[in-house]
Amino acid sequence: MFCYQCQEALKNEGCVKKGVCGKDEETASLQDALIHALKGLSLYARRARSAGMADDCGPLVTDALFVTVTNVNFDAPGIATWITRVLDARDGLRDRLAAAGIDVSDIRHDSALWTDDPTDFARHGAAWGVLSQPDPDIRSLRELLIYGIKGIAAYSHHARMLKKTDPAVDSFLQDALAATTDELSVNELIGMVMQAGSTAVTAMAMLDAAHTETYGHPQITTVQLGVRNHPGILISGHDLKDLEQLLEQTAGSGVDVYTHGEMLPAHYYPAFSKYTHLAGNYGGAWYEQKKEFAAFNGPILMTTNCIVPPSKDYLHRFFTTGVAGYPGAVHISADAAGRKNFGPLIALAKGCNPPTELESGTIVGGFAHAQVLALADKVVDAVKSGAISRFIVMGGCDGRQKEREYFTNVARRLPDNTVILTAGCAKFRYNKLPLGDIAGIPRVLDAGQCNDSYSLALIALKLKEVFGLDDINQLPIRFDIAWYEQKAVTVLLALLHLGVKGIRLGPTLPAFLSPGVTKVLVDNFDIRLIGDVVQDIEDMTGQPARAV
Ligand code: FSO
Ligand code: SF4
Repeated sequence: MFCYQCQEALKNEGCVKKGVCGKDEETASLQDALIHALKGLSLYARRARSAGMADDCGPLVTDALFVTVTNVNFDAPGIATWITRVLDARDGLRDRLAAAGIDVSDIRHDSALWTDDPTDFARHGAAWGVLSQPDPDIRSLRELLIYGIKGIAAYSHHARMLKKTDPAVDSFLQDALAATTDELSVNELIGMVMQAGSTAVTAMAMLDAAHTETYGHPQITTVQLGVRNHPGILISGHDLKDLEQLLEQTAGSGVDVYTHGEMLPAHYYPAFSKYTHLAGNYGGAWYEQKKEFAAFNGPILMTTNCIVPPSKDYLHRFFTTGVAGYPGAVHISADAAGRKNFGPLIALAKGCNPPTELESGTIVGGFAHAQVLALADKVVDAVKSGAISRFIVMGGCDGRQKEREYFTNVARRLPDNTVILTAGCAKFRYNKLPLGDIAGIPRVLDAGQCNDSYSLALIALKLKEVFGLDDINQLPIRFDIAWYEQKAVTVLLALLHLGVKGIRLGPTLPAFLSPGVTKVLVDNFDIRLIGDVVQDIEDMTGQPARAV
């Protein structure tokens, strides 16, 4: 195996025998085979579209891409089933094209033609993995493109769960996959990567509309961190539709529901505040889950990433749904109408002890674009008076490496006249620190999940308009982003598309960026690696770091 798609790639080079994430060699090779199969399907889908024929493979391509995002699915037999589905769809589409008299004889790439027994899928995937492309810059750009569209696929999947789709987003995913089999030049591939950035903005806007039209605009909300004295179900990941169904089915059952990780921002949506058994948020970021899930005592539902391989102590109460999967965990599938039966979790919960309390108190969030723009006068006054000197966007992901303490230390040491804008699980590095407020505006404004980075971009664009600036980079906003998996790559490409320059990224630059591609990003976008806390704060704020 060779995988370097996430920030935890071994030695910041690539995982070779087993993933740091826990993914084994077979699963990694099957994921490579699934991507390979998707390229073949996409070649025919591209041909179908250019011939004016419907391809119908949007949902399948989207969901199969999402399966391969870091920490989503560890279930080798399950991934083999996805490969079979994609190969069947590919061959069905090829047959339909032939039946319609559309010539496909020039589509000769292996991804479009291979067939194998499922027992050989992993071998085939390994042969067509990342390293099968020898040129370092072409490999780097193809993988950057693929990782960017994996995140787009994730956001598009969530929007589709709420009945929002965009054929242009679906087509781009397929065009990008097909493009990785074309002999494109470095410049052509850079063009595709930039298109991924603009499609990422479209996909995040679509998901934002799906969430806010279904559940209302996030509002300033106080979330409980302690526990109640009833059994509970813990829901993690990003899928709000799953949460809605779980809340409906648990209502009146005597079982409480707690959010975990990226599900925390669900509390900010008005539609969920009516559920009195939505008890609070339990625990911190994804990488703490072994300790926290053991202490939770009740069933856990993983709707997406980030799964940490569960210990035997709680595997029997660990459930997956949607594109997530783990061997030995019960998977809850949707019926044809999208309904999921969470009865097995509820029955199990009733016999479990209430969660063990990990902490108490509250946190405040809900600062997505509508809420911040409702406070716009206050925010603008604070900027004009100098009460707020800078906004520091510190969104993205959390992770287990010690180097990520950088982000906690930056939050702690930023001057008192700065405000942190955040989204994604990166917030758990500092959202429980007593950082206070500026004239009633909290110093950490949490917009929501990683996809709600879209909100942060909208806020920046609105401020640009209010201050009459031509360039987003003239705003008193600096970007200090933590990344982990491919959705963060997507968010990064979206920010580049919006013209943001000078983004600091850490704790490392992606292993999949070749020196040549890194140079392009540095030269064109002034991307830089995080550095020393005190120096970075001085550079970003023009003021000395606070003493602690
Ligand atoms: Fe985090 Fe995981 Fe949301 Fe990611 S829980 S790391 S970027 O899945 O998607 O922020
Ligand atoms: Fe390694 Fe990350 Fe790939 Fe897992 S997803 S195998 S940790 S690079």
